[in-house]
Amino acid sequence: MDWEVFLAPYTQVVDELKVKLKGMRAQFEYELEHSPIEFVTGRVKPITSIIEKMQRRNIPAAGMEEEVQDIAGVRVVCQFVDDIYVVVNMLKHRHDFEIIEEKDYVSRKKESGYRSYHLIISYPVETIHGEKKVLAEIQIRTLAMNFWATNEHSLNYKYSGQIPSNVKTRLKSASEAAFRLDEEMSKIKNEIQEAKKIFNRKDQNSQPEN
Ligand code: 0O2
Ligand code: 0O2
Repeated sequence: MDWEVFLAPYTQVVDELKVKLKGMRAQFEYELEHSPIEFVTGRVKPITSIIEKMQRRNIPAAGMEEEVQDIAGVRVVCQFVDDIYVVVNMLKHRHDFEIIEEKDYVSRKKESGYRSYHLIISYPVETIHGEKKVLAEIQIRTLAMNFWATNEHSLNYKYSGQIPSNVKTRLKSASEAAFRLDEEMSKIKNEIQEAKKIFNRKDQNSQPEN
């Protein structure tokens, strides 16, 4: 199998989605001063991770495109929990891809304590052989949820997926603490947004003129 050829459309999708989502952020900033999008990242799943996932889930080679739905993955990180729903709603109204599946782990966290909103989309990408529909995963989460998930992901690596139960318990309580932080920040949202606007204006004024 020629992985480079197989993954090329996925790389294209990740790049296109990043441009589009970053474009939304810029537009929000020009028009409204507050963007529900803090930052956007994306990656093509490493080949070793694709193979490992297929072995773990008994996915045959022919089922890879349909069943490994996160080969192309983009992540939208927001400041506030409400922003997640603003972004999801906007993505639902777009006409450039189709939403295939939706998982709300924000209101219903996973057993591990993981919170995030996932959309699986079918994205039409132009290739030199014509249009190809490619699946991609969009994860939408707050900064606090992202902080928790990044740490839990590292621990999963450290313990090869077998996190000891005392560490798991700590992670669950850290997840609750992160969610309480999100709730507290939401309560003082207006104050934070005002402060951010003042800060941005100050920043613009201090830009050297060309
Ligand atoms: P950290 O600590 O999260 O920064 P793996 O499970 O690691 O064998 P896989 O499935 O590709 O391989 O991992 P994962 O979690 O899907 O993503 C690999 C790395 O890409 C992780 O970083 C992710 O955090 C990062 N990443 C960046 N953007 C995205 C995105 O949009 N979607 C997904 N799923 N991952 C993203 P680190 O440094 O390995 O871990
Ligand atoms: P993996 O296991 O290699 O996909 P399903 O139960 O099959 O419907 P699936 O495919 O496991 O759902 O997708 P899910 O649960 O929505 O998770 C997809 C991705 O979300 C994972 O990709 C992670 O990036 C992230 N994720 C899900 N649960 C957790 C969690 O408990 N902790 C962290 N840190 N991330 C999570 P992976 O890593 O490739 O997983």
